[in-house]
Amino acid sequence: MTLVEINFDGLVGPSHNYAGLSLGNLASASHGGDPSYPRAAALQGLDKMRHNLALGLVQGFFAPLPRPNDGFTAALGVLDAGDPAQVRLRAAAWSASAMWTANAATVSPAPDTADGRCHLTAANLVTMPHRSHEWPDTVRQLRLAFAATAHFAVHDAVPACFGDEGAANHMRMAAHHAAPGIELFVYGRPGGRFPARQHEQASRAVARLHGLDPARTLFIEQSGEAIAAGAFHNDVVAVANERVLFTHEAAFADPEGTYTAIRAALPEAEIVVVPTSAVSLADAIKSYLFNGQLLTLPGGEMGLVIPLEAWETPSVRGWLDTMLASNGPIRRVLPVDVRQSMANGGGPACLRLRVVADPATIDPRFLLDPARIDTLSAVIAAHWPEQIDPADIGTDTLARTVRAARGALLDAAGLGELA
Ligand code: SUG
Repeated sequence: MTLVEINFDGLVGPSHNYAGLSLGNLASASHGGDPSYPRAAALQGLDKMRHNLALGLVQGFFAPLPRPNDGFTAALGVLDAGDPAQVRLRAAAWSASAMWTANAATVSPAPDTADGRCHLTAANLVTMPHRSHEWPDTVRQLRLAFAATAHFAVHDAVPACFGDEGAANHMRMAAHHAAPGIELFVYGRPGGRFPARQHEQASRAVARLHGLDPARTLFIEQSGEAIAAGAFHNDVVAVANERVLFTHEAAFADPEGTYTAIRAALPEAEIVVVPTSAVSLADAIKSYLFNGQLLTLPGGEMGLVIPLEAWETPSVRGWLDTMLASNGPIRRVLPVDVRQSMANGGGPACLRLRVVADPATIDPRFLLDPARIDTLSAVIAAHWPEQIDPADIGTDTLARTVRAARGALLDAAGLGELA
C-alpha cells in the first residue's frame, strides 16, 4: 500500500458564470454581472491538471454537478422571473460553484484515523444558498470514486445547524504524507462584517466522525480581521503541506499561540510567516498568494503553484523572489493561469481536493493521464458554451446546452452513473 497525495480538481462546469452570489468574497462581488467564458475556464482548469501531472504528481478530477438544479428552485417555490430575489435564487440553481472542490469535503487520511481508513465528510456549505445544494450530488460522486469501503468511509454532511466549508478550512501537517499527521481545523467567529462560514462545532463534529486523536487535532480561530478583509476561507491566507505551514501573519486570531500549539504537536513543523510589512492582507487576498498548491515534488523539494495574479502583484513578487533566494523549504514557484476561476474567488488551491491514499484503491475513472485529459479537453472544446451573459441564465436554450454538455462529458469519462 503506497499512500501518496492525489489532487482531485473540479472540472469547471458548462454553466460557469458570474452572479455575484458570495457575500464576503470580494472577487465574486466585483465580477457579478460580467460575461463568463465557460469553455476557456474549463480548459484553464485542465491545463493546470496537465501541468501538475507533468510535474510527476498523481492527478484526479471530479465531474461538474447537474445544473441547473430545478429541484432546488422548485423546493423554494421560485416562479417569478421579474422578482430580483427570485432571480438570485434561480442563479443559485445554475451556479457551477462545485468546481471549487476544496469545499467538497474534509479529508482525513488513513494514518490519522482510529479505524485506519481514509475518512471524507461532504461539506454542507449552508452559509451560501448557491452552494448549499451541492452536497447530496457531491456525496454521490465521492461514494463512486471512493467505493472501496475497506479503505474509505464517506460521510454525509453534518447537519445544517453548523456551517461547514470542507477542506478550505482544514490543514494537515505530517513529517511526510504517509506518516500520522496533525489536523488543523480553522473556524470563524460570527458577528463581523462578513459571514464566518466555518462553525467551530461543524469542525469538531467532523473530527469526531473521522475518529481523530484529540492530541493531534487542533481547533484554531481564524482572525476576524482576515474575514473582514475578504478571507472568506482560511485557504485564502494559509496553506500547509507535510511539515510546512505557509501563512500570512494575520491569518489566525492568536498567531503565536497557534504556532506554539503546532510545534508542540509536530516538533518537525516549519512555519513560514509572511509579515504584513512585506505583503498587506489586501494584497494577499487580491493576489491569492496563499491559495497556491503547496506540493511535494517527486524529487522531494516543495513547489508552490500560484495564480498569475500573485506573480503579477509587485509586493508578492518581491517577497517570492526573496524567499526563493533564501534557504527556505519552498524551492520552486510555478504560476498558472486560472483567471476565469479567480474572477469568482477561486484560486489553484480552491480548485482541488487533496486525498492521501493508494491510487490503486480509487475508481480509476477519476484518475487522469495525458490521454484522458486530451479526451476531456475535446469534449469541452466541442460542447461547453463559449460565453454566458447574465441574461442567458434561466433560458431554456442555455439549460439544454448545459445539460447536453455535461452528458457528453459523463459519456466520454465513462461516468454514466452520475447522469
Ligand atoms: O464559495 N465563489 C466561491 C469560491 C470558492 C473558493 N474556494 C476556496 N477558497 N476554497 C465561494 O465563494 C462565486 C459564485 C458567483 O458569485 O457566481 C463563488 O461561489
